[in-house]
Amino acid sequence: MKDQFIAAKQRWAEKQKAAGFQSRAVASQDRLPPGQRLTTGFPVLDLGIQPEIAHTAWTLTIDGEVDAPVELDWAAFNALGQVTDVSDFHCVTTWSKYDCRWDGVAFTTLYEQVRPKPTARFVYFTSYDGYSTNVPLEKCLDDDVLIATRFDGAPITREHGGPARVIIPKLYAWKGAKFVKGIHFLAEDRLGFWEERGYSNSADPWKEERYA
Ligand SMILES: Nc1nc2c(c(=O)[nH]1)N[C@H]1C(S)=C(S)[C@@H](COP(=O)(O)O)O[C@H]1N2
Ligand SMILES: [Mo]
Repeated sequence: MKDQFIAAKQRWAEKQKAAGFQSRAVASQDRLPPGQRLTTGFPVLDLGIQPEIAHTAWTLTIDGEVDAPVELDWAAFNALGQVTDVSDFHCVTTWSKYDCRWDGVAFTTLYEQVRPKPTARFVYFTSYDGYSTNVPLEKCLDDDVLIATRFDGAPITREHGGPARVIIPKLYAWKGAKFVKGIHFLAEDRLGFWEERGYSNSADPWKEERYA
C-alpha cells in the first residue's frame, strides 16, 4: 500500500508539472466503456435532495482506522495542496461524459495527513444528503482520485455536489460521493447506499460491473 501511495503521489506531481490541460486526443472507440453512450450535457443524478451547505458550515471529517483523525473546515481543506485532473465520467445509467476537468485535493494528500493504520483496507464515504458509498482503499490511491471543489474552472454547483465531491474516474460515478461530509477508513468493507440496493460493489465500467 505504501509503495502504491508513493507512486501515486509521484504521478500527481508529474501531471501537475505538465503544461496546460487539453482534452485528450483519443481517436479510438476504446474510450467508451461497453454499453455506454456519449453525452455532451451533464445530467444530474441524486436522491432528490440537493443540500445547501454554506462554506462556513462545511466540514470534512476523516477518521476510522487512522493515527491522526481530522475535521477540516473549508479554509483548512482549501489550504491543502491543490491538483487538477481531466477524466471521463461514466454513470451506470449508461451516459458518459468526456474530459471533465476537476480541481481539488488529491485523495493521497488526505491519506498522508491522517496516517491510516495497516488495518485500513476500505473507505466509506458519507454525504450531506444521507448518501454513502464504499471503495477499496487501493482504488482510492490511484493518481486520478480527488476531492474536487471545482469543475471546468468554476466552483462545483449545488446540483453537481458542491461544495466538494469525490471523483474516482476508473469506477462508475455512483462511487464518487457528491456533497461529501466524511471519509472513514475501515478494516472491513461496509456497503454504501446503492451497494446495499443491488449495485455492484466493484463497479468497473470496463467490465460492465453494474449490478451485483
Ligand atoms: N451524495 C450523493 N452523491 C452521489 C449521488 C447522490 O445521489 N448523492 N449520485 C451518484 C450517481 S448515481 C452519479 S451518476 C453521480 C452523478 O453526478 P452528477 O449529478 O454531477 O452527474 O453522483 C454520484 N454521487
Ligand atoms: Mo449514476
